[in-house]
Amino acid sequence: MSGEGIPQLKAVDCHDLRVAVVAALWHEEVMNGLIEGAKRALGDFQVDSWELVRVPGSFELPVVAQALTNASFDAVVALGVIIRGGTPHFDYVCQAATDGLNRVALDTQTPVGFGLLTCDNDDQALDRAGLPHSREDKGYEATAAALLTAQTLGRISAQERLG
Ligand code: DLZ
Repeated sequence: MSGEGIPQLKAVDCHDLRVAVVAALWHEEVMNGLIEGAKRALGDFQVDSWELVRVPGSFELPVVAQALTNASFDAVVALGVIIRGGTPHFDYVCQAATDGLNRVALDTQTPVGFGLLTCDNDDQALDRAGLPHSREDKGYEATAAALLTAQTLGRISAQERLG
């Protein structure tokens, strides 16, 4: 998938939302960039009430994301980095984390921002980490997407006009 065609997401006021960011520990430099990007988005969208929870690896993201939705957070942002190695392990962890996060979102009707980088090497991950020399800022993007989706879901349940 290429980063071409990425939309400019307009920041809106989400001060009434409670947001949780769940972030894996593997690949510290990239993770720090993703977390800073998430914090920047939370600031731009005026979210005051948010918490950061760390998990050992990306495989653990879904179960903790699910617990956070059960704890009444309005949106969860999942951040992780998985770098391909020489074994099929990469595919299993990517699949489990991706399927798990999607299932949490659908089963709980809570937006889960997908800030999970699945990369062939460190350079690809660094290029997406929102660091000074990165071309993309996936922590920001995933957070903005979760917040905008939470707002849309709120308007649907309030039966507001969506246009
Ligand atoms: C085991 C493992 C490996 C090989 N690589 C990564 C990785 O690149 N990124 C990541 O977030 N986690 C990795 N893990 C750890 C698993 O996600 C998980 O934490 C362990 O298998 C323990 O359940």
